[in-house]
Amino acid sequence: MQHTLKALIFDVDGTLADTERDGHRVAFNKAFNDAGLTWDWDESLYGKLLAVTGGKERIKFYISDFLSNFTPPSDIDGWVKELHASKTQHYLKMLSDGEIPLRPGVEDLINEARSAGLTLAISTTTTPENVTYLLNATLGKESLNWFKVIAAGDIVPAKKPAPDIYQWCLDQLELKAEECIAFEDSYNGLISACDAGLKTIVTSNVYTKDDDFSRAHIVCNQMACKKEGFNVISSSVDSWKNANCFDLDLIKKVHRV
Ligand code: XBP
Ligand code: MG
Repeated sequence: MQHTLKALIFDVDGTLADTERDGHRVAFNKAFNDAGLTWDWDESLYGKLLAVTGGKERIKFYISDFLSNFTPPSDIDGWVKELHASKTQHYLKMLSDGEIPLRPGVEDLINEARSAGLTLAISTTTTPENVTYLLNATLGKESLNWFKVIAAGDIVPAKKPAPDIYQWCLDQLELKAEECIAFEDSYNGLISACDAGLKTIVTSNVYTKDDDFSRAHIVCNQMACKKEGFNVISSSVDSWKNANCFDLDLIKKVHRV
């Protein structure tokens, strides 16, 4: 049975905006410095730490797998939560200062989808405030109303690659997975969306370009048109490789496959 495409569900970090290297990573380091820690997550180390989604979980991953002689405080959860809250404040300031733009083609696709009457939603591991601040800084305050559901952060216990956040989003949308399509940038995000039953389109980035995207129907370098440098990196249907634009026409073809 062919379902009508009713909603587009977007991941945030790495998909809507390239937030990790020059955003989250910098905010983490500022928080570590404020806390008197000598920790410095450089670009290469951060790429390894991105294997774990969730900022609090990533800090714990760093402590357990990358530090040998660090004795965490007895209330490790409380301490990490406080450190992460400090990082979030730094990140929110970067967003408010307009330091993090949307990736190419994202705004055009969102406007095209709105004009076509499609429902928009977000499904992300990041902190909810990080989403609203990003939307406000890039698309304006009004844009917060464009997304029917913003599924973010600790709203679900298990973070990506667990499917929970996408399942929660579908439940809130009251839509079937077959009526939607997901947009992701990473292996963890792709697995999360696919395990929630969603067809998924990937736009890779510097940190995720070597990820295993075999479960994606199509992998592109960005959401744009050929004249702006868009290209299809891989796809399950050969003819898509000649697509001129990352637009609703291409998305509907992927949804129908
Ligand atoms: C990416 C993540 C997030 C961010 C950091 O989320 O894993 O944890 O790296 O944000 P997604 P927080 O790709 O699902 O948007 O520190 O707020 O977790
Ligand atoms: Mg992502």
